[in-house]
Amino acid sequence: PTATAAASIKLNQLGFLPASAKLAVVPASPATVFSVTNTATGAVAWHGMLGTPARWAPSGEIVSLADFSGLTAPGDYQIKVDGLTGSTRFTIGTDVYRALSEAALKAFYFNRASTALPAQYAGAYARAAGHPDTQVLVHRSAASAARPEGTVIASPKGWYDAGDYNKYMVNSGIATYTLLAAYEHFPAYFQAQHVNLPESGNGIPDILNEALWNLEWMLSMQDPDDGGVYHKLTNKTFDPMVMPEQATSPRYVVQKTTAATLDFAAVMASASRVLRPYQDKLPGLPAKMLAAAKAAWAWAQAHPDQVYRQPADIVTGEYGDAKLDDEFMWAAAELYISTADDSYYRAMPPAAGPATVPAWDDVGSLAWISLAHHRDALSPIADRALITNRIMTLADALLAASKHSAYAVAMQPADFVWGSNAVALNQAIMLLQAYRLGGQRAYLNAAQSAFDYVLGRNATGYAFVTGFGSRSPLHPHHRPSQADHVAAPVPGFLVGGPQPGQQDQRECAQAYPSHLAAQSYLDQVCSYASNEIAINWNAPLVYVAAALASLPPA
Ligand code: G3I
Ligand code: 9MR
Repeated sequence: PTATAAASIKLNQLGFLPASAKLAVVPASPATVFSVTNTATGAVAWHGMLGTPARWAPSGEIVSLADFSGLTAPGDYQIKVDGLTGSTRFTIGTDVYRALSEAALKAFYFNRASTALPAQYAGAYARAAGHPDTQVLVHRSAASAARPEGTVIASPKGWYDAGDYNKYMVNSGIATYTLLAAYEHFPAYFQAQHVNLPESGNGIPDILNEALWNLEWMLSMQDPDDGGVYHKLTNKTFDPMVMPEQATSPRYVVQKTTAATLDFAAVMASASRVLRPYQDKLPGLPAKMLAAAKAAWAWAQAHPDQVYRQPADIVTGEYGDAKLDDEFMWAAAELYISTADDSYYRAMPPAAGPATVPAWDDVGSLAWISLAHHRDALSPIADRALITNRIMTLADALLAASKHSAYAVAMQPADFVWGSNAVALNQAIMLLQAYRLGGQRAYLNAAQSAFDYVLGRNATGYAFVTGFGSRSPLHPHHRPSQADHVAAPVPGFLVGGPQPGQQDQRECAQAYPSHLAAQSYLDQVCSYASNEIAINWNAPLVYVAAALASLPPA
């Protein structure tokens, strides 16, 4: 597959909006020009010079860029370069990302715990209910006077984190926030989006209906006696590759941690604000969420360094994070925005340093994103120039990296970590914030490039979302996709993507095609290190697809 990918013209396999930037990556060849053919008429619709060949560090490839941004007429097209196979066919049109956007949100529904998915909503992916989570045991690590070890609590609903069936608070934090932010920033887009959920038509936009499924679970993870929040709800070991209803091992809530509690506080403060316009349909809920956020914040003040330590009898995902100033920053910022209480602003760590690309263990920029969105309404204490500066400084660095990149993306070798595809999309989110702050068109173009990257303009030639593009993952590390009787994987999931760690090589009979960072990807179910799906990877896909469809090009 690598040989084919390396020799092929690569581009966003879904195509482009009429006014967007349009780039393809062309492998090194003697050719100096390219053309774009209308596949309906056979006519050449565009032709241009290839860019100067350059080496892309993450893959070592020598490639040229083909820029056909000036081609805006809707239609179906193919790129041609003498001596190379023509590109995959693609579309220019106003609707090219609509189905992807819907599927990326619907994927969260497919990962719901504690409910059956009837065919009416899930089609071929209908399944029985699994993990009621109405009888969850308090693990020794989480025992308290009020809830000693073995106490039974109910903690139903929520999303399975990923390809496994556990529910992890830290990762739920960034994933749920990203969906809430998508709605908060682009409400009109989501008010018009219907993805056929059981709740659809209840007067609440589907993205919020879906977020509520997880928010209700998160609320149940707070210890009502002290405000602390459990780090995870999990089996002791990972389930085999079975359907949810066949996975019946005992479930535990494990250790209250500062990271989980602060992420919970941030999300609940944000949700209380975003859901307030719908409070007549959700009686008392926004107020309950804000109170829960404040109680969590108070617990974290009293327990500022409860880092997760995996108990000896638990081997599931850790989401351990010892650096907590970013979690304090994010929770303080969301509480400040939602309460207008200056004491939360003052509590933001003063050294709240430079903005960074968000990740489950690096949430400081989620604060900058929310502060920037609300900057006109903040109380006088807020330093608006600082907020703008933090975002623009990061976006400028990402933009410079994109401009110097043979693939025209910001991704550097060090960005190829577990879940690298979400790094690209979170880079896009930060570029989009700069554009939303009034930045130049170049920020929007660079965000489009990151989106193009995950949809095919990358060194593997895969469009990394199940069910989309001409070549997409068929064997994600996702238990329902593997254990159901449908050949195609559950659609709408972004896989983790290439990274050179290959931590799963002992489980994989087949070797990875390459050790190069950007090509170290294996479309096999064994490959949890490159081909798993996860809620925190899908959420930025939802955000970026909506943003590109909503933001007018300057
Ligand atoms: O923190 C170190 C950093 O100091 C170092 O410079 C860097 C160099 O590689 O590594 C950093 O640690 C990495 C850590 O993520 C934090 O980014 C580890 O190498 C890396 O292996 C680890 O990967 C995580 C993986 O779980 C294994 O723990 C992924 O981020 C995380 O997305 C993934 O999450 C899993 C859950 O545990 C279980 N459910 C599925 C989910 C997705 O695969
Ligand atoms: O399925 C698990 C996946 O969700 C995790 O991301 C991954 C890393 O923690 O672990 C997977 O489980 C594997 C385990 O770590 C080792 N034995 C094989 C399991 C895959 O079926």
